[in-house]
Amino acid sequence: MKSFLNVSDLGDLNKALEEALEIKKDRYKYAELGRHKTALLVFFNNSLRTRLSTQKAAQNLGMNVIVLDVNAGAWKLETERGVVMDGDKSEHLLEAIPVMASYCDVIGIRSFAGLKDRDYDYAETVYEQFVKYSGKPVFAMETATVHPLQAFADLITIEEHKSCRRPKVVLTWAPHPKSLPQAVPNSFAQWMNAADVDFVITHPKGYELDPKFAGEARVEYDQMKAFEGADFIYAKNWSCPGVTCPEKYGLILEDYHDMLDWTVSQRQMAVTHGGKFMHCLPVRRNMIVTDDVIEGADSLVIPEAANREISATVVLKRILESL
Ligand code: AN0
Ligand code: CP
Repeated sequence: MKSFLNVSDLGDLNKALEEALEIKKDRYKYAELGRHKTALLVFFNNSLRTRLSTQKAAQNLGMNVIVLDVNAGAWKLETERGVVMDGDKSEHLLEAIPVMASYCDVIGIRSFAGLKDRDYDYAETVYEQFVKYSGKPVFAMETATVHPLQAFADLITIEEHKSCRRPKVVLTWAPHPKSLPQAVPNSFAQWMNAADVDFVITHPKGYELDPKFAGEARVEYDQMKAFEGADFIYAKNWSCPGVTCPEKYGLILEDYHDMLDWTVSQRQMAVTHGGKFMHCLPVRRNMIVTDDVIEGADSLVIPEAANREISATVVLKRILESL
């Protein structure tokens, strides 16, 4: 595997899930695979889970790990070509990428959407430059439009906790005071469409996800209706994807104070089928979800985060096997 952005990069999803469960039983099974191989993890944005779980995954495989926080000690990087560099950015990505690549065998990238220019974000401009100019396998640790390590961990979590063969899984938009990317819901939708689940998306009008990710998934604008009989509730905020209103790309469409009835609470959970609550974290309590729901017995947020180590171990293993 030379690049990891989409669910299709893993090939047979059932096989990948089997591999995940095998690694979960013995996470050091492939501890020799990464001997004398180095993973470089490049962060253009903050992270807690991705930073820790991906390092741990690389260590499970016997790899060396280097973490670079671009905004904490490195030269500020210009990412666009053709710019006269007379501002605060001292180095261009086009030199920095081959230099970074010379010290490692695999590169992970965290680079969020700028949420200003839809075409720039949806072309995965920063990630694709790493693919093109590093000559090394590259994997997404949340890029402009996708977060596949998260979606893979989410799918593993659903597999572990489902109580029927084909569970109903609902992705629900929830309010947030700041504009957030669409990467998490995009990947979650893409992965749920590929998995054997009954998948429904619910959000206020205007937040329609890009069809490239939403596919044929059912959209139900009435959140209570969507929640009826659900086995899993996956909450997340995202800003306007600009599908039905391109001029509003990256914006919050209504004041969040007016949207607080979308906050996941016992009121909605009561109509589910003993629904389990999921969120990728970090989460703003009493904005996305109430204290009692996230703290309740049906909350999966901690096992879900723990499975990030497993998804990352499978992905790095696949990459190492292709070196
Ligand atoms: C990020 C997002 O919504 O994409 C990262 C989530 C894993 N969240 C925030 O910036 C709060
Ligand atoms: N879920 C997730 O990716 O969390 P971090 O942003 O803390 O890495």
